[in-house]
Amino acid sequence: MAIPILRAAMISHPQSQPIIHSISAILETSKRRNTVVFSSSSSSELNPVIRSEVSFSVGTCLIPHPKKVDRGGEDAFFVSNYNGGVIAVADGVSGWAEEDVDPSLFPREFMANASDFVGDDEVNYDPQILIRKAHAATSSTGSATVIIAMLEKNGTLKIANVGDCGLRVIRNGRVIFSTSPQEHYFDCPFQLSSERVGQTYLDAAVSNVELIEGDTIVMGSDGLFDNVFDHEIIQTFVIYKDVAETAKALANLASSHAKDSKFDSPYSLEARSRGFDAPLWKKILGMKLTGGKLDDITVIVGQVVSS
Ligand SMILES: [Mn+2]
Repeated sequence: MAIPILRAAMISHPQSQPIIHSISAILETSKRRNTVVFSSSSSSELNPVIRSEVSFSVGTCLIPHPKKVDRGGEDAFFVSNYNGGVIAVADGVSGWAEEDVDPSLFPREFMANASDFVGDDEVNYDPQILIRKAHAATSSTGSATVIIAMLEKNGTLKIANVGDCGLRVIRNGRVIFSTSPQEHYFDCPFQLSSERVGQTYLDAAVSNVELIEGDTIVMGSDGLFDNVFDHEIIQTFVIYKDVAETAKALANLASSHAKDSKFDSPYSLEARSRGFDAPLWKKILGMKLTGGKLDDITVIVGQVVSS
């Protein structure tokens, strides 16, 4: 369960650094504007590389948390074919349920607003500005982690990420780009919120990646990346060629790992590295904290095709 920031004091957690560190981390993040450029071949004046226009072919799959199936879960996403393609995921922070707030309302309204502003002149194809405008337009109570990626027809993928949704770029069977989760402390991600204590578009980690035809990207909520390792994502891509089938297979894999108490998931590895572990009596018996993490699982697979 992800923890909402309801009061500024909650940022200061027994497990975390003093509050001043959280604030400096936020400032550092807001200043960070990564530009990561990958290209498969270098061009020269004698042999100019003529790049065809590209766009995304997209497949999606959402599997709600087993206990939230009736309401569809608390993840939301949208896909747009505007320009080269726009994909986005928002993950509602589940801890709002304890405040009698439906955690699905904020991410759903946020995604609907973001979808409306995709072609907005002021947004001008900048996912960070899209986050700002969608956040300002969202009136529901709650909070969410959000990732938005916009592909330009020249192959530039612009990514803005607040929290622990994620994106991987895969080229020739290798992950060549990966987002990093942002968090205040374990299980309390950076989040866009209805409350003033949450993050803003300025806290987004912004990256530009140059994509080429044949590249594949995977975007997902933490329900995917907490339960599926990168090497498993790559293996799945080898088996399935169709984007819809790949998205479904990855979501099913995440779902089966999430329910498997024996699986040593990315989430349990991370938890143990943070000092969370099985009770002492279990450790004496040689047991450790393992298992997947039950959560809503959203997967968007995009393949770069010439258009
Ligand atoms: Mn989640």
